[in-house]
Amino acid sequence: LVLLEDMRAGLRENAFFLDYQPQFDLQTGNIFGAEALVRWQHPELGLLPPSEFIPHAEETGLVVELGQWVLEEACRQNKRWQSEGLGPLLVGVNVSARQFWDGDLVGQVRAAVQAAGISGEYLELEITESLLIRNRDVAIATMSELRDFGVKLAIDDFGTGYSSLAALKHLPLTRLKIDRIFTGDISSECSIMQAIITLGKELGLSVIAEGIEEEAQVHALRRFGCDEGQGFHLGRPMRADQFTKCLAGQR
Ligand code: G
Ligand code: G
Ligand code: MN
Ligand code: NA
Repeated sequence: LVLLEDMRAGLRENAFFLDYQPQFDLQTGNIFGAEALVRWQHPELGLLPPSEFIPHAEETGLVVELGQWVLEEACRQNKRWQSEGLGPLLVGVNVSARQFWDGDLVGQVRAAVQAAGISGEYLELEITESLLIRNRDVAIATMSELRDFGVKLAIDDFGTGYSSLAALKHLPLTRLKIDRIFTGDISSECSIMQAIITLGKELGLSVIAEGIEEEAQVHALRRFGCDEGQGFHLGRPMRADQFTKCLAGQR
């Protein structure tokens, strides 16, 4: 059981850190981006994945503060990579509902980007469809403000939510991240994957397939015109210093 007090202490004592999962251009095989994934080195419980503390952070509201730290650290790390000549890289950060609705997300993003000294265009926020339904007009206004700042906006786990496809075109998005269930089913159920890729392109969005676990999926995705991919087969989430080595290796 993870307690709120523990999480507060963790934030104070720098016990959270970020892993980065590479995102690949499926044509060239190059890494162009990274998704930041938070972890917690708990003093007694050991290394905790987000599934063990994000829900509680969300319930208690601490996710707003944690989310601020994640944004700051992801931007700082991105700046480090740029300074080492390993960029420019697009770093994606997951945004929770509470962080979007109860915090000052625009202010958080502006502060993180400015403190790190990077341009907003190198930060991507991943939001889910379910987060948006609470108040679509207000959500669009917030997203537009973020876009004005140059920040990129992706729909995470795309295809699993409830928003209508027609409503998508009114959102100021830059990318769709296709949920890994569709990647997993690609050999048997390729029509949904093809439809999403086509839709994304029609809307002028980048499209990335998540959860690539086999080479055959890469081939199918290329055939369907999907240009970007992420998944265990291509690269697992890893520490920043290991990611640095991958970037240096492809230079
Ligand atoms: O790494 P893992 O598979 O355990 O991640 C599980 C979930 O945790 C994913 O849905 C992911 O989006 C979420 N997650 C990872 N890092 C963060 C973060 O920094 N903030 C939020 N809100 N969610 C995150
Ligand atoms: O919900 P979100 O897309 O943010 O979830 C990201 C999580 O998905 C990460 O925690 C990451 O560990 C996990 N993940 C990334 N690639 C794969 C994959 O190829 N297969 C599976 N099962 N999970 C993956
Ligand atoms: Mn994600
Ligand atoms: Na996802």
